[in-house]
Amino acid sequence: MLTYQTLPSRHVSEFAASVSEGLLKPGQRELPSKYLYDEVGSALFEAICLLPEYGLTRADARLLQAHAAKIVERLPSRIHVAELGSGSGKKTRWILEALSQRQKTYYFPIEISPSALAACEKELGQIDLVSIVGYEQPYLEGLCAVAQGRDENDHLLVLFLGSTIGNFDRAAGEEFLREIREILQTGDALLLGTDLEKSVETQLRAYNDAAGVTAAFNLNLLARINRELGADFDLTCFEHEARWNFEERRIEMHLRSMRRQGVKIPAANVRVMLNEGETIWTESSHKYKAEEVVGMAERTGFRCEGQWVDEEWPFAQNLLIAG
Ligand code: AVJ
Repeated sequence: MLTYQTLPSRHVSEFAASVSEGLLKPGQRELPSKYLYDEVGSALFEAICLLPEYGLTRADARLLQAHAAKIVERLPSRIHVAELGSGSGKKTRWILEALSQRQKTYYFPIEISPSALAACEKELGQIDLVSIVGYEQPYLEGLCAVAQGRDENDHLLVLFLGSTIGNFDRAAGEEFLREIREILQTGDALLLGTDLEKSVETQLRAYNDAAGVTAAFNLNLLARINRELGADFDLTCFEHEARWNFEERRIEMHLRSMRRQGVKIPAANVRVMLNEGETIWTESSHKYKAEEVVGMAERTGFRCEGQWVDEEWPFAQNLLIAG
């Protein structure tokens, strides 16, 4: 058996193991969506957020800007903010500024990408009365560390924005909310952003933009496997596809093999043969109904204290309070 003893780090071997498992899966092959976000992928995602077809990020930001004061009013005093996946931190400014009007506030961005953490510290580092302490950890590990480090009388507001929850299957999404609830104390809050169902055409266009940025974002996953695992994916032989899955009420991104082709991935010790037309499923973005989120909250140990919906692009900010 071949062994690779020169792997640069634990991250590479984890990545290689996931790639191997996903591509060798019987039936539908898949790759985990979290690997879309290397340096290139994160930059492409930032560009997606500016596309006219992708209204999600603007709706998220508009709601935070318009309602930050009202959201903050409903929170207990002495509250600090932890954010799961800080991204660039731009949208968080409104919440932090509203909170800093009434108290000195700690902000704990939790983010596995060091460059995103740095960007967020740069973006939000100058707000008066706000101190930033970044955690370069997976979401729940980071949240545990933040929760354990707090003073007895302090509450936490957890931000999970941008409908990132949509990447989970519905059942896994609820399990994730339950896990967050376990880490929190009664009275702590979770501000959850959820993209709502809208016309299929609008949703498909948001994930298949005219300029091809989303296609590049999706294809970059194969380019990343080439770069980091020495694979030989020929990107010209794959095409981006966005589908609406009616049963699951989600957009799926796939990469379609345009011909029968073999691929070698040396660092994962894998060879695969893809048929013409076969796809690799790379991401799901579940869409919600506003009432559905209220039920999700109730089943996972929260109550929905408030819901704000954008008028232009159906998207909801949901303020959940740990019961
Ligand atoms: C960052 C996961 C919310 O699902 O809409 C954007 C990622 N993928 N275009 C989403 C994404 C394709 C995005 N999330």
